[in-house]
Amino acid sequence: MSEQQKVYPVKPEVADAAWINKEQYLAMYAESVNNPEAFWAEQGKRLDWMQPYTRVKNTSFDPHNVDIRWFEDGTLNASVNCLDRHLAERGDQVAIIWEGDDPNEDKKITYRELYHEVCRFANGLKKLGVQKGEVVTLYMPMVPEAAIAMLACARLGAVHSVVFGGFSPDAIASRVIGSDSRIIITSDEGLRGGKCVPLKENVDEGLNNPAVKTVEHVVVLKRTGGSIDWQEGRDVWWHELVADCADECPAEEMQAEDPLFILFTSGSTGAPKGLKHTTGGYLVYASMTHQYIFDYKPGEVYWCTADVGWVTGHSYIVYGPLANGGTTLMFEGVPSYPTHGRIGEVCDKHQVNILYTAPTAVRALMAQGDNVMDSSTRSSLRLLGSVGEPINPEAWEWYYRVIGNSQCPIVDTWWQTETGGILIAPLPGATDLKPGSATLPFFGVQPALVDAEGKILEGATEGNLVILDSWPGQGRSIWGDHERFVQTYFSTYQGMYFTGDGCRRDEDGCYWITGRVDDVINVSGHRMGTAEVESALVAHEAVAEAAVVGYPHDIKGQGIYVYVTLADGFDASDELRKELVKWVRKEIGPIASPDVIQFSPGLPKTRSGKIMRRILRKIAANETDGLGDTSTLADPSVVDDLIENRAIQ
Ligand code: 6R9
Repeated sequence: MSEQQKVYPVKPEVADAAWINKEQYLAMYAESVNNPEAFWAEQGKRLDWMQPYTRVKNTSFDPHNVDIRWFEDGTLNASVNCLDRHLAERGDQVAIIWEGDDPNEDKKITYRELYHEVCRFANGLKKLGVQKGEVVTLYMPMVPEAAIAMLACARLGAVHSVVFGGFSPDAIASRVIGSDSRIIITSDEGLRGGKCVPLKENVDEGLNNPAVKTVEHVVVLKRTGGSIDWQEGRDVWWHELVADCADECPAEEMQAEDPLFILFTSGSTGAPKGLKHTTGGYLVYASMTHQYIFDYKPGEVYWCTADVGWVTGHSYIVYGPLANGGTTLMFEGVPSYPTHGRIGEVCDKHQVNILYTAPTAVRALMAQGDNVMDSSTRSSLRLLGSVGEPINPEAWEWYYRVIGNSQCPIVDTWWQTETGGILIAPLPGATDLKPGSATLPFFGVQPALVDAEGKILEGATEGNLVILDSWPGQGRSIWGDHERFVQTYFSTYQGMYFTGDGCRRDEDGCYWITGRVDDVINVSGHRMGTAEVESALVAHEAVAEAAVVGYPHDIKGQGIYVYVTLADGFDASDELRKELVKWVRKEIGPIASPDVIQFSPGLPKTRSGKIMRRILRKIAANETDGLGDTSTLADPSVVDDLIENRAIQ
């Protein structure tokens, strides 16, 4: 039997204990798409509303009028739903378990403590004049204060914009400019894998950019105590800001459609876009998916290894688990430090029941051999999750067998920054598992596969993945540019949300994501626009032209393959190669480091001057036999040179 046909049926004991079994899934799914109003009216009750909603769904994917509203006349506050409402029943229960980079450092914070810390910091932000509706930028390490700052913003109705701590000063600057932030919250340094990350220094450098005009204050958390520059009047220590603040703070009453956060993400063209997520629908969806897909039960310890700088950290470290009154583990470090056994050791130490990580982490461990997990038993684990990129069946099997001791179902969860929460995934008590497939849609989600013309394809087939109707967690717009939102997601196929992913559906109706069909690449689960990397490269004086493609990489899923044509007067050399790698790291961040740079006298172009990426992708993947039609190229001989001088032989 080939790997792709292997099925792991739901075990009866798992189905019995789960929130949702097969019959319930089928019945609820049917209700959710046949009668979304009634279905979501009921599901919305999982939150505490200040003013209950009477209108549930008011959404249009019509490209002339894309308008998405859920629970629109209801009011609520996200931080109240994540904190206040749990105090009576579970004030003394641990909300956040924090595991430091150093295995000897950890901390547990109860719901009551978290509530007071959030209130205190919200009062601190108030002293800086933070108001409902303004955007506050966070550039934080993985410490509880990252969640505290997010929830404090939510409490005041301020919109947080978290910038991943691995991004460069330039990336901070462009995101601050894109959101007109007045306040930045950061830390002196971060700590990852035993190394200090100069967060405050990066912020300082980003703010030196003269185009950044709005920033009034930088709030600095003392994490390492390392030495940093200080700008009197602008910079404020977190601990000094909150020293005299009360630990109670009234929560703003927000409309369901008021923004909760923006999060910048890469697309196929232009600068990263700030996806706007709103309050009510997002929180209903994050909470519901967290409960059902991870089959989360009260008292369980749940660990998502993502960074809060990504959407996974927003929905499945902070908002979903806390809205559900869960115990969420936050890990400051990396899976390989101090040793490759760390993930398992953390599971044992904190008795983790549910582990949610990325295929790239699984593959990196797999490369170390089965013994890599010998330092732990992981006997507390009950369920595993995967996110960020397709998980190849080999990695799935290894995850199942070695990390999960062949005991834990794996939920392969497909979703995007734009979707706010998981759209396609198995439910552990309801869905038979197929290694490599995200399987079936969640409640309310109507996936379809279309051909290039947008014709909906039926049955077992392959095509471009679209979603036919709205779900509550959906991103509502691009911050400050609704037209771009419409263009990017709703114009390729009229009346449908286009995901940018290719996908296969098998005879059981299970979905197999095949990867991006646009110029977005996915490196270790991090999403990147090839255009972003190209524009960083051409900003270097030696580069006349650059083309970037992904190529298959054993651990990262995709690696970054760069073709560079040099400007006059510059010669190809290993020195220059290193210099360009360093340059891209500085311009975007380490996650964008090119793996391979090939210098070439020219790039394959059509007569109209368009770079033929299809050909570049094939050469990078060493699939040079099937280059297809090259006759439309302006200069077909370019291709021979590229193949001859391929950088990986
Ligand atoms: C949550 C997140 C989104 C892109 C998405 C797809 C890829 C995510 C996946 C997956 C296959 C999965 N992706 N999960 N592909 N199977 N389970 O990762 O958001 O950073 O916006 O990336 O990631 O290509 O379009 P984001």
